[in-house]
Amino acid sequence: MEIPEKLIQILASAKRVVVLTGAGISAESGIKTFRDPDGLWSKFNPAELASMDGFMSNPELVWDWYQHRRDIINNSLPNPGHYAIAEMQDLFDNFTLVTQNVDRLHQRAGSKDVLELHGNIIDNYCIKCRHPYEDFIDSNVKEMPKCRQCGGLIRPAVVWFGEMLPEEVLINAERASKISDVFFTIGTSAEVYPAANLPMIAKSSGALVIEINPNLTSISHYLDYSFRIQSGIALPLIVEAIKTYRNKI
Ligand code: BV8
Ligand code: ZN
Repeated sequence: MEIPEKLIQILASAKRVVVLTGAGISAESGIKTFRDPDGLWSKFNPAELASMDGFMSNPELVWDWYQHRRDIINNSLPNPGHYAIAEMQDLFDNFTLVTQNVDRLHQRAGSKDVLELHGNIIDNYCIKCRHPYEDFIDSNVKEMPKCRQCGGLIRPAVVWFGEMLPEEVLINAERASKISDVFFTIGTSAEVYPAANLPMIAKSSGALVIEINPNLTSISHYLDYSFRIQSGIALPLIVEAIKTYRNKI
């Protein structure tokens, strides 16, 4: 991967950096994305499985689907892309990691203070009294777990379609995007809102926006750089190039 010298210079002196990730960063960890040809949405209907209506009309089906995804995630490991992003938090004075992913692989790679726009698949809570269930719920237990407090149904702590994002998290993500010098959009098709607004908020606030995605996206032509490459290959090279450049000067 050829990284333009000019870009390395800019990255080496950048102070405020934001990284936005999507399902593509976890693809090399063996976790399917949503929209790729063999992605989750090619087999499952998001409205049926990732919405409150879908859950209320068939809680067992939705619960099983999330248990199935949890099993895959629990048997997956972060990849070099996740580790490179974890390194970036020590490379820049002001670094913010925003993710649409619910798999917590960033945290397992060492990233701190991750802004999880769409919640996480590890935790659960009661839909009636919102009692949190952070303890592991055995995926082999077939019947739906019920709330010990009120008997209500328990659901995964993800944000479903039609549901508001955690306000504090979204406000912090938008604020960081507005003041960023450099904004990376990595492994996301930028089709789901309001997450997909963030690269454009950064661009219109004067940031240099860099996309890393083996496929073109709906925002590629708006951006300053768009590299057609896998994040697990590109990110370690970018981190190395910044460190080498800084050691040279
Ligand atoms: C809401 C958690 C307010 C659950 C998820 C404005 C316009 C149009 C529609 C809307 C709008 N505003 C709101 C909407 C509705 C909706 C929406 O955006 N719909 C879309 C489909 C049009 N948004 C919402 O409902 C949001 N809530 O707006 O609330 C509200 C409330 C009430 C009434 C009105 C408004 C909530 C959205 C969150 C839904 N939850 N996840 C779960 O995971 O089960 S979204 C889920 O899908 C993911 O979290 C992620 O966000 C999204 C998938 O996108 P990506 O991560 O980008 O993945 P994708 O597969 O699409 O792309 C992967 C990319 O990686 C590809 O480009 C591929 O090329 C690339 N890639 C592949 N391999 C690699 C790679 N890249 C790098 N390296 C590789 N190796
Ligand atoms: Zn309850």
